[in-house]
Amino acid sequence: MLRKNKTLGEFIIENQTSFKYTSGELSRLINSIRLAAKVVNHEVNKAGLVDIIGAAGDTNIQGEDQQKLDVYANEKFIQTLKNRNIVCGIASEEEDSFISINSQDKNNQNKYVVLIDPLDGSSNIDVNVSVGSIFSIYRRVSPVGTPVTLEDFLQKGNQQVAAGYIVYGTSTMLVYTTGDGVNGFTLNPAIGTFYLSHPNMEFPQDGHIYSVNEGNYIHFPKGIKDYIKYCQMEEEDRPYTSRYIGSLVSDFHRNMIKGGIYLYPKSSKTSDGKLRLLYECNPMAFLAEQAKGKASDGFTRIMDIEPTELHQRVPFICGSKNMVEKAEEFMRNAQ
Ligand code: AHM
Ligand code: MG
Repeated sequence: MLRKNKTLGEFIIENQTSFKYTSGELSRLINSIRLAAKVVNHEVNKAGLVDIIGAAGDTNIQGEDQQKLDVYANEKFIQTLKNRNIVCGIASEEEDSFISINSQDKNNQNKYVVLIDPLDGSSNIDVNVSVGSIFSIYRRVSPVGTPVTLEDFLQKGNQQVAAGYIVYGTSTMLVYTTGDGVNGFTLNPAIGTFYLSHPNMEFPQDGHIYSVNEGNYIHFPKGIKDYIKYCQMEEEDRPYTSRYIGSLVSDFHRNMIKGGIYLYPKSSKTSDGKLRLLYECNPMAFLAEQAKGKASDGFTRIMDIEPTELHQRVPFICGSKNMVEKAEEFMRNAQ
């Protein structure tokens, strides 16, 4: 039984022995992400003040000009992980290529690589709507003490050791899994501590919410169009409710709590959809499955897709198990 009111720090220590590998390295890594999350949260929360501070001729503490928040978040995550010398490599949605961190050093025994989307849903920042950060952790496949390689990052999602997100919403939450269920922690901003607020999070098997950018309807494949019509049909438990924030993390978070499905399909304009397999879909798929939900590209389990490039995009359907299976059925029938 998980006790509530415990802090994330306590939870990490207590659960260290349940990790597959128990050297403590993964715990330290999640601690570093916790720290980066607090720093980014602090900045996101004053987003609306940037112009006001700027107008007063102010700069930040280092005397630098204010930066775009997604660039800032990217730098903070990378800096935090680098400074603590905790990973051997990082790949970020904001960077063209992966970053090696002393991985060629023979004394460097760090085994993990991290993939991040430092600030997802960034088009929502300017309008004070929830955004998030997403992370995904793998063990490197190349030997320790040698430079990290592209293969260390191009692993299937089913090889993930941990994954999670931070949602900067009405409150800030860090939600993550190490393959043993999903737990959510809420930040108490007064003291800067995350508390276990949502132990053992699970998607309801069925739901009544569908989340999709319906403005693109005309460009969607037939199977998706048919499924959307199904959601809107007058039946016993339908029509479903449509909710689309346009921040994957927030849409996922709501659907996990209330029951729902998120869809970003391919379209006649974007042949592989929009979302990135490595930075967005795989970590959300790992969380979804750990929370008894499901994630698919319409035909294939997301975590079984073989990645071929760092910034690869895939169609993404994710959420309550029965809803995702229904959408897959429509995709198959439209073949
Ligand atoms: P981003 O990584 O550039 O922020 O894009 C990802 C975001 C998701 O969070 C969101 O679900 C989707 O893009 C929204 O896209 P659209 O505006 O096309 O509906
Ligand atoms: Mg993104």
